[in-house]
Amino acid sequence: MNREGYKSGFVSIIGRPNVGKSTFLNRVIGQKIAIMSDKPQTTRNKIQGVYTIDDAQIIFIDTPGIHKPKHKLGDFMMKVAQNALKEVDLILFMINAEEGFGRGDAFIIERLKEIKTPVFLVVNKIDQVHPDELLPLIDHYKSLYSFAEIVPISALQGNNVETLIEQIKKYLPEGPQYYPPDQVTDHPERFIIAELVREKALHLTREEVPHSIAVVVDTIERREDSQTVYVGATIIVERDSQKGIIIGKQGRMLKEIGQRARMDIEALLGSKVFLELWVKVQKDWRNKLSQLRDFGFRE
Ligand code: GDP
Ligand code: MG
Ligand code: K
Repeated sequence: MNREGYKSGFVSIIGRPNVGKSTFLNRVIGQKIAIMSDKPQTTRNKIQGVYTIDDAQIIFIDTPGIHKPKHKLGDFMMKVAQNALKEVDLILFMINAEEGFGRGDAFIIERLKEIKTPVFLVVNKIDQVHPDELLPLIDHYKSLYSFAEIVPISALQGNNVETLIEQIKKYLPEGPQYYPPDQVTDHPERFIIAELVREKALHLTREEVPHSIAVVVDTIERREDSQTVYVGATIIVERDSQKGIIIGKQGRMLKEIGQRARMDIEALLGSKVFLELWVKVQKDWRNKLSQLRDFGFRE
């Protein structure tokens, strides 16, 4: 479909971990497709949320956090993020009004200076600060980079989110409706399911199993004789000790992870789900780039 005056384009959301990128995306798209977490770096792949209205279609990309790389996975994430920035029509650089300026932001601003894409400064979590604190903060960012627009919002409470959408529309080129209106994501269910399992495992094990887990969905199969979908997935950890934590005493932890993930997957697929989980140790997987691709990482 290609209507005259119709606007469409790609918008990348960047910012330090926990500034509220996923919360914003989930609010706009209205469905749980990007995973929210109080742990940094939950979002590691690009997730496209498609927002369609009468006169525009905005395709959001929830990029992995841009930050100083600490190991190979960091390098890889950086590359993914930087490529994403060059290809999009607009970048939303989200900051946390409550935390203020940080070194991570300085690093991101340096990257933004290397590309031509217009950038909005989105000041999130304004529900957490007094308006008097907002202006000096914004002035500081303005002194470092020439932002196309500056929009304060609360992604959590929804304040000013509609204004932001209106501003985004102004910066989109005329273009086709890339996706049908009822499609909110172009990622296969496989990836979303893997993220749901990973989210539960991270939440339930707290700090004991840091970011060193990956989830691979091996099977998604609708059983013809019933309304049930069979899902088989493997949780990959780096050390035997982590495997023990994930499985838990008499398998209790794994059971809990499975039960919680199953409920979300059922909501996602709209049918009953039989979820089977395995745990596998694969040492040092984060430093093996070739394997990253097997785990669903894309360049
Ligand atoms: P991301 O790492 O940038 O994707 O951040 P998340 O979307 O996962 O959010 C991190 C945390 O900040 C979560 O606990 C959110 O509930 C919280 N959060 C996000 N937006 C807001 C906001 O506008 N106000 C407040 N008070 N909290 C927020
Ligand atoms: Mg996120
Ligand atoms: K996060």
